[in-house]
Amino acid sequence: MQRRLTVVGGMALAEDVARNWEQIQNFQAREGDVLIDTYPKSGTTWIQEIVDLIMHDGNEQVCRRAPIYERIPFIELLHLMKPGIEEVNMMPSPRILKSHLPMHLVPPSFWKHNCKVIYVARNPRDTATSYYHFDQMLLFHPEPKSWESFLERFMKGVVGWGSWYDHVKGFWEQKEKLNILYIFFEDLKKTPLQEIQKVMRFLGKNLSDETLNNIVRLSSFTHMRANPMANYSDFPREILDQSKAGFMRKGKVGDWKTLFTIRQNELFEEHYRRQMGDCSLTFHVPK
Ligand code: PPS
Repeated sequence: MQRRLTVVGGMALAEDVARNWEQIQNFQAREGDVLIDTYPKSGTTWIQEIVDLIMHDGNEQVCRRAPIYERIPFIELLHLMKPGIEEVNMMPSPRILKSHLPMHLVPPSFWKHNCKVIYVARNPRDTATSYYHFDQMLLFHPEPKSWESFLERFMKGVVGWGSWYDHVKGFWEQKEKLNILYIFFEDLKKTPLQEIQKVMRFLGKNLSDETLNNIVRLSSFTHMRANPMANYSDFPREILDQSKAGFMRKGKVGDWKTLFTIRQNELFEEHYRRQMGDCSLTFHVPK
């Protein structure tokens, strides 16, 4: 792996991912496909597990048929790991797919077929914190070095998949016009049943309260962390080095307080206001 970023379509992207750019952009979505799109470290794996459980009526055994990244393939990584493009092309409909691409770079076939898109946003402080820890393990991203320098790069959008600000705003601004369900990590944490119900309705499913409560339990941090089919423990080691820490880290709201200094927090706040001032999007994060 290269541990270097390049720029594609105005967005920073790992060189190892960008070299397959043409195939990524030409990805052929089908009618009925569902796309889970997020900025990295925003609760992607969590919503993937929830969607798979909903689609399979809360059946725990069926949802343990394969690791989460095989059940729900990541369209930017199809050239780097299994399942590859051939396997994904052969998957029966409706396929559930994962991407971190920003609104303007989502492969056009998803919009052509009016595919449903589930977008999860997480408050930027916790996203940056989680990303800092993750980039120490992700072998196609530059090493974060110090927290201070990583935070600076995060604020400038010089991290994999580009600017958090542009990402969350891009989907927010299109959510009424397109088939997008926009939800928040913090809401999933606070009222999981309510958020899972929203996802269920969006997917056109109707599950009993008992099944929904079971999905809340099966998709909880504790349960997912202990589930080898949801916790990334078997993810290819040449891409993700989990020898020092695991993928399922803390799963909390507010962990940013362990890294941000008071000064960094003030600078971040000021920068955030400038970047997000033109947008009605707000995050409900307990102080
Ligand atoms: S990735 O690599 O971009 O797909 O990562 P992603 O899955 O988006 O984000 C990983 C963070 O989500 C946390 N996580 C959870 N939190 C609460 N509940 C559940 N069930 C859950 N599953 C994953 C995971 O721990 C990462 O957050 P941090 O803050 O690093 O712990």
